[in-house]
Order: sequence, then C-alpha cells, then structure tokens
Amino acid sequence: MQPSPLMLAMPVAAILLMAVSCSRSTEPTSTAGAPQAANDASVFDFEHDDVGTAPRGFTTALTGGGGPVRWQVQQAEDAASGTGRVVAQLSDDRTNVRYPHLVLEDFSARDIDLSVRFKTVSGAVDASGGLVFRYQDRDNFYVVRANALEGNVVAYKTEDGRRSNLGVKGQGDAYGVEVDVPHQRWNTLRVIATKHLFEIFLNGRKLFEVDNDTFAEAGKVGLWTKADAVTQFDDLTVMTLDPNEAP
Ligand SMILES: [Ca+2]
Repeated sequence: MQPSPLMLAMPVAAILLMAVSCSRSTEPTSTAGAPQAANDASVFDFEHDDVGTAPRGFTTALTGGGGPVRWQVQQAEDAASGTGRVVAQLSDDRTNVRYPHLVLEDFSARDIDLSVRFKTVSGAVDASGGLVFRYQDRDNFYVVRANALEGNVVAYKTEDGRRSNLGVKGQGDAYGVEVDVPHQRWNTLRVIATKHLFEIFLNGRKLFEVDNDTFAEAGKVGLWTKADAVTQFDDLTVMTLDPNEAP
C-alpha cells in the first residue's frame, strides 16, 4: 500500500514544529538596530539599544506643556522578555495636560495590528501606557491607553493638540471600558485598526470597538504616556494590514 501524501507530510510537519520550538528557546537573533521579523510583524525588544539613551529609529515628542520628555532604554530586573532591556518614559512632571510620546520613524500605515507590553511604575496624576497610531504630527493622532489608577482602557483622538474621547461603538460617548489594569505588573495592550474601525484588547481580551474616521490617512505608530506617569514598555509589535497596491 502506497503511503498517502498526507502520511508523508506528517513527519515533515513534526520536524518543522520541533525546529520552531528549538528556535524559540535560543537567544534573540536580532541584530543591532534591526527589528526581529516574525511573520510580517516587526518586534522592537530594545535588547540591542544603549541603556540611558532613546532607542534607535524612534523620535521623542510631546503634546501639551511641562518640561522635556525622558524616553530611555533601561536594564530592567523583570523585563517582559529577552535579556532585560525595556524603554521607559522617566519624566515625572506633574503637568496634567502633557502627553509624552515615542514615535517609530520610517514607518507609515493606515491599517495596523499594534501591540506592546507595558508596566506602570509610578505616577500620582496618571499611571498609564498607550499606543499611538495614524500619527500625523505631535498634535494629530489616535491613542489607546490603559490607566492603572483609573482602572480603564480608553481610546482618544488628539486633534490640533486637543484630546477627546472617541467613545465605544454601540455605546455612544462611553468613556472606554472599566477593567483592572494591574499596577507595577506587565500587561499587554493591543489595537487593530482597519479603515474606520478599531478593535481594542487588554491582556488578550477584546474590550471594545471604536468607529471613527477623523484620521483616514496612513500615519506613524508609537508609545504614549501622560503627565507624571513613569511607564516601561517592551516588545512593541507592529504589523501593517494595508492591502498591497492593486496592479
Ligand atoms: Ca526587552
């Protein structure tokens, strides 16, 4: 009896699975300044960036007032992954209308699947971590953020420098979703933006959707904090969902 193509394929599949398992247990293979490629995603783990400086390939910026932002790579004792380097926003300026952000250069997309691990370290006015997308400039972008003090995840637009709540699809101008955001613990925030629809997740659970068309063009992506929030971030994962140009 001839073996079926399926039977022949199974050992190959098993070998491939073993190879994948082994490769995951090895040290990170990314080279300095280059993101790891995983499927079509780019993962920024900051393992090869210099401690005490802003990570290569990113630009720091500020919406609102207060002193300068301080985004720096740190050696963390309990980093989410890798050998322990993370990027943190370290300024604890308590100015309330103050939104430091860190923007990925040389990237532009309209539709994205964007996620990051974050840990709120300290902050009396605010203790949050956020993801920026369709970023046009420091005064015009979308942001989704999780706040450990308030215990909620909220989506906003910043338009002409003014931040406003985007509400929740099906619930009008609801102020995001109330959810436990464990302080001083690693959490994962994710947003999938497709045209005017945004899906928002915390720690693997979908929380809500947003329907908004203010910024319909491609833009940059990045990280975000507010006021005196000192927050660490790791494993920023960026995947464009933009369709290829039609021939
Ligand atoms: Ca890392």
